[in-house]
Amino acid sequence: FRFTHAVTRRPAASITRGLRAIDIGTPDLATMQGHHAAYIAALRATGATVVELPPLDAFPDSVFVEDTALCLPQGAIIMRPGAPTRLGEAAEMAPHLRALYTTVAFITGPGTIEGGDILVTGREILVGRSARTDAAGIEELRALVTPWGHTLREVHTPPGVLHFKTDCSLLDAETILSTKRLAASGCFDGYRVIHTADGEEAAANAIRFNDTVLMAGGFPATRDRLTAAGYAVTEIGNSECAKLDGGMSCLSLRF
Ligand code: CIR
Repeated sequence: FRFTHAVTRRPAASITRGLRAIDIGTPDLATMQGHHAAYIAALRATGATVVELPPLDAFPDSVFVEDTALCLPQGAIIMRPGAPTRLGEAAEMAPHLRALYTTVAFITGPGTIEGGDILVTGREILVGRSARTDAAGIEELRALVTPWGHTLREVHTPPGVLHFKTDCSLLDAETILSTKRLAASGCFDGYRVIHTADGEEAAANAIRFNDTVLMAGGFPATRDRLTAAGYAVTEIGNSECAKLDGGMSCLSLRF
């Protein structure tokens, strides 16, 4: 959770056509742009260098850059998104990571894997199998990261949940913020777990970036739990990304 860089992409006007599991309304571009600017300002306040890539109108979901790559100390790995409309976003990200990394590897398929299903903790890489991330994609990632000294453990994203990290985040090397439904699967046994408050499951997608936890606004009970546990919390508006099943982690690549 100690990072020097974040890569982001500004939302495009086509965001109104972004993927969503349930239609609870069309995101408002101006409001999302305001939230996105606040997110970038919060990352910069942690001391990070923040790369802001321009909007990509051809890819409505391209603001959610996390799904396109996995950034590790040893190198970056370009993902292979399972959503057909998002496949091309990964190739768009590759040159930008080549400019920042000496080693850039690729998931070439036929499997699929999205960054939202990957949680890197202090001791291992957890990958949730989901509607977007399949066994072949996970095995291809395992073959790339094992020689780099990482241990990969396959877990399960709960049914009906978009990504593994929709329901959890890393708070520090040993501590996970998780919904009760995900933690009940036992995937975090051996870690310290802080549960989101009942009815605030959407607060689980947060990020620890240096000394700050960025979380979506509107979840006061969970925020108070994090504050009581000693974390410095910054709340960011997420109403528009939430309409597209997106949250704090989706909006950046961190390394
Ligand atoms: C999608 O369905 O792919 C986007 N609307 C949301 C992606 C959210 N990304 C993430 O959780 N890492």
